[in-house]
Amino acid sequence: MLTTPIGKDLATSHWGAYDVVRKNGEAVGLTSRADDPDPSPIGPAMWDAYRSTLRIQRPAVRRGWLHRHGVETSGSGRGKDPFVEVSWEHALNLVAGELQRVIAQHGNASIFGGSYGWASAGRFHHAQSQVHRFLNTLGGYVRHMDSYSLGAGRVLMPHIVAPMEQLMVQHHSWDVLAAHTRLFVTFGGVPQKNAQVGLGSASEHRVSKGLASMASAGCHFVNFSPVRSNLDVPDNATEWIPIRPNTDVSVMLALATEVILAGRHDLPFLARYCVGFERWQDYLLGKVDGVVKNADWAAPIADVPAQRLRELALQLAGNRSMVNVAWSLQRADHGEQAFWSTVGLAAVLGQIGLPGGGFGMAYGPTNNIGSPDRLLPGPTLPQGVNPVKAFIPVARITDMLLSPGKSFDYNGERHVYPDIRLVYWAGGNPFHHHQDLTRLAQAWARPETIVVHEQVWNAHARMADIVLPATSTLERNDIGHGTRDPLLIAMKQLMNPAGVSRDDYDIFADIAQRMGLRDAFTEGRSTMQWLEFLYAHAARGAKTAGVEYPAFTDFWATSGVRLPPSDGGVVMLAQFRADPVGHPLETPSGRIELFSERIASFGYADCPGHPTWFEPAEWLGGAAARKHPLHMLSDQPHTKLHSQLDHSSYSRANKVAGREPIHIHPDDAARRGVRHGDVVRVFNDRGACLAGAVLDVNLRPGVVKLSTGAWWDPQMPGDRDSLDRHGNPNSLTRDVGASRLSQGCSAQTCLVEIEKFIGTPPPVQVFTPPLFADA
Ligand SMILES: Nc1nc2c(c(=O)[nH]1)N[C@H]1C(S)=C(S)[C@@H](COP(=O)(O)OP(=O)(O)OC[C@H]3O[C@@H](n4cnc5c(=O)[nH]c(N)nc54)[C@H](O)[C@@H]3O)O[C@H]1N2
Ligand SMILES: Nc1nc2c(c(=O)[nH]1)N[C@H]1C(S)=C(S)[C@@H](COP(=O)(O)OP(=O)(O)OC[C@H]3O[C@@H](n4cnc5c(=O)[nH]c(N)nc54)[C@H](O)[C@@H]3O)O[C@H]1N2
Ligand SMILES: [Mo]
Repeated sequence: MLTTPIGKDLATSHWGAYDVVRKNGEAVGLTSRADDPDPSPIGPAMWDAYRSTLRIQRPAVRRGWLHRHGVETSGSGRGKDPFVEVSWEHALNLVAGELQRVIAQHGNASIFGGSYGWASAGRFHHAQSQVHRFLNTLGGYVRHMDSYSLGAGRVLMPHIVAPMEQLMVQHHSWDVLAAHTRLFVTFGGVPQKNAQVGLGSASEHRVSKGLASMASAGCHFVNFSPVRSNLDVPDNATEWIPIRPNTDVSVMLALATEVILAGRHDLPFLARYCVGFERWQDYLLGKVDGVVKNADWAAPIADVPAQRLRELALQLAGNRSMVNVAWSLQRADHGEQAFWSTVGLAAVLGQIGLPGGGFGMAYGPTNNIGSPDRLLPGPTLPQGVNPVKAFIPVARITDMLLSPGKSFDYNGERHVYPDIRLVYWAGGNPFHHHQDLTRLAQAWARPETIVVHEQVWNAHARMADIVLPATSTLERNDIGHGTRDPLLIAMKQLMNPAGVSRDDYDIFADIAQRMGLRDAFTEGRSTMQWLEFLYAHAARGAKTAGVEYPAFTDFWATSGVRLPPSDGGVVMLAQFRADPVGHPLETPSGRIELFSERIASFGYADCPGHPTWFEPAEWLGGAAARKHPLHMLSDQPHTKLHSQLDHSSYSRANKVAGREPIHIHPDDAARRGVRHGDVVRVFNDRGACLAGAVLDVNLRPGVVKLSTGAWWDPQMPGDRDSLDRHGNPNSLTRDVGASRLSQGCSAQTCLVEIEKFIGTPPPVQVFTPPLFADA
């Protein structure tokens, strides 16, 4: 099968592919493509954001670090001292010298190079791959496991069904859902704001169209969610059940129990495709603890009507049904249980592997899930081999920095936190993504040196010692592709680099040179030679799948290629359903595990052998709600990707009183004397931030929503009494692992209180570049 060349001039990004607008031949902006059915308005905002005065113009070194006396005190001024701008020559010598010193004195296991983050689209300049390759060339680094996205889910799922990577690429495609699914029950909606995004590219936004086609085919949607607006289908096709946050597991268990009590569970399916049903059933039916997990049990926990749960259980059993769960549900205390209970409920219904039936994990979080397009290999940069064995579960970074030598549990093993002296980061923003940022800032004072490649003066750059300015995706050549995306894009440089910023690759190559390792890092290739090399590799992979890519020169002479269309018809776990013996799962039993002997053998009280309800550490049904009576959801922002482009005009137009908007139910607002547009102080015992109040009837009362991504703007980083002036929810979230199994991020388990801010609120400072000083 052949590809078709793309004639038009394109740029691609995590938000989608866009037409380049030209004036007299010069690129002047980006605009939506006619063949994207639902383009995201975020992408065109790259243009002004990448030219903003907040771009880092020159390499900069924190003055306190430059004049440090001994390594012990080197970190104390982070986030407070002014920066000294230096030449590239000077900066690169400092970094190379410091890496050499730390490796010689403490070894490679004292360098943390996990460098978690989304960075930019483009397969070669993928910053995390670059930094990993670079540090591997130097003898390795301490890495991270898993992701913030799927901390609990990614660890759990291989034990009970299959790795998330395998499941995500085989979700039923939207055409299959429209043709077969008649009841779509979702926990946490199918947020179209999230489906704007696709890692690497999203050239055809298909979620709105997909949902609409399901609705017009007669599918009924039930949305268990504290937020109504995360499922956008016509009102007559959808039913909103405003569940109490973090209680979804109780409802899933109750639905399974009611199906069993009604005798509607699929025993042949459970016998042929699952193990452990009887053990789980004993728990559901109260044989273990005397509590039957039925609708009457769940109703007061989740604050939903018991009668509706009983009816819904029968409807689930009587229709081709899909049970969908948002990723946010596993970003919570005991988050594993939300995914396991979803699988458990779907298994009891017996429709896993049938077109349009089973479970979704999940529709909505990114655009490509449910894509009917071909699964072809994209180009990827080889990262080399890491000889250092030490690692952390990604969200345990603060614990690691605060407690070197301390042991931690993870996935059935016990490990020890390494002693980190140097942190190297490129392409992520821990001062956006991590929980309890005050605690992170305290831990951040510990390492001797922190090196960061950044584009902008966000909190992450401000908290570093050596800041190296990186180019943006529009300022360099690359190849763009997203999983199951129809386009493979030649990403050509469209603007000059800001200031003297350089590509991460060139920065690493020059540091490697100072350490005598340039050729080991570059393999003698220029950027264009790498693109050709990676392209050739991807073309070989495509060929084995029957797709012929053009020669690289032809590819590069156009804007890339459209891959041959596919017929859709993707059905999740169809092979396993057709032949469970010939195509067993990779679980210990080869089947779906409703009781996992392996997980049970780990002996974790917080993650036993079957799906289980636990009271979350903080929730509206618990004692902590007396002091902090509002559950704060920190969901993904609709005007940006995480903290990226928060400084763009598009994101800033959405701020309220210059702060990140916090959504609050009018009743909760009235009780506190808060009006629409007020600046409010959001607080709990971990911290406080300001935000702009938005009154919203589409919330369950008692729930507030402060999306992630506002650039953190603390008055005094690391000080518990200090205020984040801008509204980053991670000033308030808990920094505790979901369980000993996964140690995943549990940000969605968080109670707060809100009050109207009296007086003149301190202005946001983070959109003004930091202080610079002479050496
Ligand atoms: N409370 C709460 N916290 C959360 C979540 C939540 O739901 N609630 N969600 C979590 C999730 S799912 C995730 S994935 C994380 C996301 O967290 P991150 O992925 O860390 O967030 P980004 O803002 O995308 O960070 C990318 C950074 O890389 C920089 N960058 C972009 N391109 C390049 C490049 O080419 N080179 C270099 N050197 N830098 C570049 C950008 O300027 C930006 O600062 O947040 C997590 N945090
Ligand atoms: N525009 C945009 N899109 C994004 C991102 C972004 O930053 N911006 N980030 C991307 C990334 S990295 C990821 S991992 C995905 C994340 O995808 P998700 O984790 O699924 O996204 P969220 O928006 O955090 O949450 C989805 C919905 O779940 C609801 N919710 C939260 N807690 C509960 C609960 O206890 N019960 C129920 N029933 N509902 C709950 C939230 O209010 C929200 O409406 O999104 C991706 N898409
Ligand atoms: Mo994520």
